[in-house]
Amino acid sequence: MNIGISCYPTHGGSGVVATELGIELARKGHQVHIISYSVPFRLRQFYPNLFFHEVELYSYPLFRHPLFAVALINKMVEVAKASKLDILHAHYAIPHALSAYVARQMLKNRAPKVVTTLHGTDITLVGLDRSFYDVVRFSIQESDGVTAVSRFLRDQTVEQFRITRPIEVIYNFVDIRRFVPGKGKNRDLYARPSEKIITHVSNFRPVKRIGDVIHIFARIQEEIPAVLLLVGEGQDRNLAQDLVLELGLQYRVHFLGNQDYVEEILALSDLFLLPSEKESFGLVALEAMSCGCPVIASDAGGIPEVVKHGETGYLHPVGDVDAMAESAIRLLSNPELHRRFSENARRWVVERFAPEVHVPKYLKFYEKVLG
Ligand code: GMT
Repeated sequence: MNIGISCYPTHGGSGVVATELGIELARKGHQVHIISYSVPFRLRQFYPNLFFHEVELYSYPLFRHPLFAVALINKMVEVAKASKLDILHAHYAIPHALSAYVARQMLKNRAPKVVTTLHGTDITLVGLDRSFYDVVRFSIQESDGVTAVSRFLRDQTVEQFRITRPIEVIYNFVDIRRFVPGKGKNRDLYARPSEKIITHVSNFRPVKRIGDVIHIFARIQEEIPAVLLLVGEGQDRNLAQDLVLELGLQYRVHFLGNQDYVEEILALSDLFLLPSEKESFGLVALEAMSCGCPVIASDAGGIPEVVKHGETGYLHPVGDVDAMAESAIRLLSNPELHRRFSENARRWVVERFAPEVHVPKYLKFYEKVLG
């Protein structure tokens, strides 16, 4: 098959899933064309059958904002013609699904089928804004096939956008050969042998509740020697830094910024925290569990479909910092319990969320859409 994949290239789950899917499809011998405004950060090397097409953003004084959606349509049309795309797969509805719709109209009888994958904030946050709502609804209804990354997200989409067409759930997956227990690097850079390593990775947006991460850690380190590694960048980074100073934790909390090789950090972590307000899936929790790292998270959105409460981690109501800290302390102070959770986590991911489980589902879905 000739497959076009359009996605955001930046640190974030939707771009990661789109890139990993592209790599796996190319490995299976399909011709994959990734269309984005720069090389996705997870595309770290050359792969046979995988091609990258940059959306060039033209600047002109009349355009106050770069016309990304328009440039994207143009690139989609160009790639679809040159590479005879069968499928154009839009990851994250805004604006990829609309651009794909317009590209399909322009290509008429040479058009590929448009598949849209909904990732989360395109539905639960940004898409609900009045400036996008009707366009998001229209592009979902008009796609040839739509998938969502969790049952939660499918149900939210149907309810919030009054969607009448079917949406198939295909869970995210993780490269279980790269995200492996025991492959951590440079532990001694971050912690002493006696200290536990607790990690959080996100884009530091308010939805991630970074303040809760720091408060949970503050309670943990009162009982257990530990350090907190904060990976990522975003608007709440300053807020987090202020809180760390206010709580006197500056020698225990390390801000590592965006990291391309997050598997090396997750594999040396003893615990992962994800106390988000909302999370359609929580890909990074999956990556942590693949490295054998148990997760403490909020019982919100699609997280319960990913983290098994009492087996691979613990889930508590959003904002219940006390309960999350208590569960963390229980796990970290009981080596036998921690070992069991760590093994459960790895097994759960290998059995349910390996590429071998979900990539064939996308291929089957493409075939169904192609009729
Ligand atoms: O977490 C974010 O805000 C980034 C966002 C994205 O589009 O990159 O993540 C969303 O998609 C991921 C991949 O499907 C999911 O694992 C995340 O849960 C989802 N984020 C939210 O729902 C907040």
